[in-house]
Amino acid sequence: MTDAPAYVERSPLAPTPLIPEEFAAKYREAGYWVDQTIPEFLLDACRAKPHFPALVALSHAVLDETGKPVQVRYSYGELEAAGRAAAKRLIEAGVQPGDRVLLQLPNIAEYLVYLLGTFWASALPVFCLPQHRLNELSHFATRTDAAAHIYSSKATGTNFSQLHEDLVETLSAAGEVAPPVGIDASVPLQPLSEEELAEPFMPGVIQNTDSTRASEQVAFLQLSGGTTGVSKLIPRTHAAYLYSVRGSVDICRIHANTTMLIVLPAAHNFTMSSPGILGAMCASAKMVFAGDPSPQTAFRLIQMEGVTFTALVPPLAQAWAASAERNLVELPSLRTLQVGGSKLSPAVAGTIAQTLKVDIQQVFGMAEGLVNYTRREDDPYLQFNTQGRPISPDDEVLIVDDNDQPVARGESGHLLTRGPYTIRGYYLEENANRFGFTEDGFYRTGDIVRWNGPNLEVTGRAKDQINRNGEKIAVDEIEDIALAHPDVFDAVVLGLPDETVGERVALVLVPKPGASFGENPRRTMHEYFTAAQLADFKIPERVEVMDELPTTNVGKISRRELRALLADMLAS
Ligand code: AMP
Ligand code: DBH
Repeated sequence: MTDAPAYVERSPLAPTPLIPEEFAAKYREAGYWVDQTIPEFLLDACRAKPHFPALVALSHAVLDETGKPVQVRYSYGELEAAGRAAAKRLIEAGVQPGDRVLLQLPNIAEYLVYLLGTFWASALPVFCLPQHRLNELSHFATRTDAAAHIYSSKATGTNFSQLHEDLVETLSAAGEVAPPVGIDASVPLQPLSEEELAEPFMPGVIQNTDSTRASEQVAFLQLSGGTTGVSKLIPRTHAAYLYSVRGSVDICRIHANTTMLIVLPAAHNFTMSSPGILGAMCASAKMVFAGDPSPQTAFRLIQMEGVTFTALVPPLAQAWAASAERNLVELPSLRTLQVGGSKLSPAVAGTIAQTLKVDIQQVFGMAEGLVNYTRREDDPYLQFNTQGRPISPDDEVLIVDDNDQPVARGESGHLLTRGPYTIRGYYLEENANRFGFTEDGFYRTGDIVRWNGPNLEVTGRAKDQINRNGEKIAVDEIEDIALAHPDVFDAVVLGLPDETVGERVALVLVPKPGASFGENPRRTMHEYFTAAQLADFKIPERVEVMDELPTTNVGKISRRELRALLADMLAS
């Protein structure tokens, strides 16, 4: 017997569609892509201003006498030391260069420490959400052949140690990939010794693409809300991603005096890069992680830490404004409130700006790439009525009709995009990639937009997706699970407009002959979906049972039309 970990040889990252060389050459030439990797960027960020405050957050590895998380503070120098200790722990647990690591932590100090640790162990983070359950995790672990699963046994929402064990059991039973090793981030890290810290430290990079440049390798896998099946994995490369971060820092004017409150889930692309965590680090700014998104928690942190900048989804921004008005709260330090992830209405934008006395910056982005911002120099009409314009002069935007023909300027159409930080395909999704991208490499966003002056305005959505509090839900995924219920003959999932969360998931069921869903179909289906081990936010909040689905007098209607029709019926 030995204590040494069982080193499991993991498969290399599979080949994935990348930006072709003719474009890559142009992006290097323009100075967008520089030869720096994310691990190098993070190390530089920690070393640029080692004595500057980096992070204020709750820690799950430091508890008070009653077992509650304690607030901790890191300078950039301390962050480097903690991140290197995390890297060491991952390596000792068997994580090898190029391995994929499921990172599933809430907004706690350990999130950032293990993010650095994963990159510095030369591994690729897979950005899971704390809400993900066995259903999603087993999919991600299988798809990526993940070597480790980082979680916190102190996190609320579910028993994460149990979830990890269930994951191991499920993968063992399936036998396709070896289960990931579990890393409980609430177990305190062994600090590095003086000698270890004094050693020169330079994270390596793994060649996983044809490019000879370290910076043009795939750095991590981000998740897409997806429109079909379970979330797709988005392969982002170092240079392209860092370009979007630097561009965001410039546009959003982040600097060393910025104090950024991180409220939305840290793993979101918005929170990571627009300008988010990486943007704050790029500028040696101070980050404050909110333990929860409530106005009470956030207002206290804003006042105590002098927060100047934060980012919210529209429903949260509205809730903050309402609370500030009710309780006569003033937030004098807060200057910029970014709002993005779903559509903000102009009237609401105006109210929020006025109540919170902040500049509103709208952000329309996607984990696949393209990010649009309204600019400080835009007039108030543009700031309230549009979702901004792209980061890069070389972001290509096409607005087309159903036949991919450009519409007249100012008309609404499908948004297609291509550019220096937009992917050319999802990871291991050959089929989806054929439909999700044009032949010449434009990403089909599924968003309906129009030019409004120099900016884009989101006017609709063509994809079968529900946007609940900025969390994207593929209707297909939920319908497939509903249809697997033994008493369900047919099922349609749709989004219902909602004041507090934007949209709620609704399910319309047709039972099999003789079957019934009793007095409370919503509860029956809630139990069913919970047993299916699905993230909570995807579980239908409204369930209607119908004898048959509506048809038109012509007979057949498309699923999309059916969803629209049912949404109208349920709304009225
Ligand atoms: P994902 O592909 O999962 O990263 O989600 C990105 C999608 O979120 C976009 O394609 C839009 O549908 C939606 N989205 C993000 N920001 C906004 C915004 N400011 N206004 C409207 N929709 C948005
Ligand atoms: O919704 C998103 O995915 C999103 C929103 C704003 C995003 O990925 C981003 C900014 O980078």
